Amino acid sequence: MNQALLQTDLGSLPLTARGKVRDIYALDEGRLLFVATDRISAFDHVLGSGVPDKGRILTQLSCFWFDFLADVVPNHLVSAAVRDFPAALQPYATQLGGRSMVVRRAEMFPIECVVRGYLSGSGWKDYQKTGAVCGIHLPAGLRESDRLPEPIFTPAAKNNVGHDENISFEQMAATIGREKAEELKALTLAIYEKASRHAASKGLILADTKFEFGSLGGKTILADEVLTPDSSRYWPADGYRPGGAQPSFDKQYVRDYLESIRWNKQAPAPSLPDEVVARTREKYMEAFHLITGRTSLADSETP
Ligand code: Q0N
Repeated sequence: MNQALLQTDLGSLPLTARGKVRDIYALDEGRLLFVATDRISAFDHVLGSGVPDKGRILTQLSCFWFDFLADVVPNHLVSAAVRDFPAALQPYATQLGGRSMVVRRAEMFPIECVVRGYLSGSGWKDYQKTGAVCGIHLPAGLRESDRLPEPIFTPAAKNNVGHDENISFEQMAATIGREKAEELKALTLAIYEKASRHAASKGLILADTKFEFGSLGGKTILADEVLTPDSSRYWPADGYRPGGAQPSFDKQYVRDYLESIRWNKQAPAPSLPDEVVARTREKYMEAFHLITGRTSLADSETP
């Protein structure tokens, strides 16, 4: 097995942002470089161990979905093949291969576009308190993880620190304008419709997911990563049991381990035993295989 890549180092290339998992570099006025590392987070902390190939798996899943959804919405991807990257990046081909995307720089909308087909996570919490999610009233008597009568659009405002905050559609419209809000909502629901149908045909429930959109030359494009296990809840359809939380497809071994050692969920986050890392890697590969039909990752230079 490869070693996990925890940190990127691209010499003097300016780092624009470092997320929990992805590092973003500025290439020029029009382009950014997204590099997905093998970092993994749980309970809101990046853990001490990485999962080898996780960054490659998530990048290649995003690329699969961008292509699958291209008839619904244009996207920010320029290329994920290192040989097409600018000459200044060629010395880093080994580090970047299979895990990187050059993307078009867009004006990002400050909204997480969340869609939920099932009642889980913060949606379930809101529903228990108020009977509604983001101001959308739902039938009484729903259980945790129940399928919703129809998918709902539940936007969140991006908070600089801490968590995104669920907002109403009216608040979103006040932030970016009603016309744009309507457009992002319709795109989000259309993408969910097509993607969840594909997932279902592979035995996976796409419980919920979130998208980020940007504006480029007056056109709306799908940005960020799409429909990865880091941005989505996937559940195996055969083990689906509403009435409680569903096990996480990808991170359950990690969560179980962290609970077993009774970590207090404060920094510093622990490292993971080799066996937990290996099993988790297999779950990411399994998700990749189910969704794309491919049994191995693309050649590391050319996803
Ligand atoms: C952009 N984010 C937040 C790392 C990624 N196409 C784009 N153009 C300009 N800016 C961005 C994009 C995109 N996508 C988006 N930062 C910059 C996404 N983060 C979340 C945390 O991980």
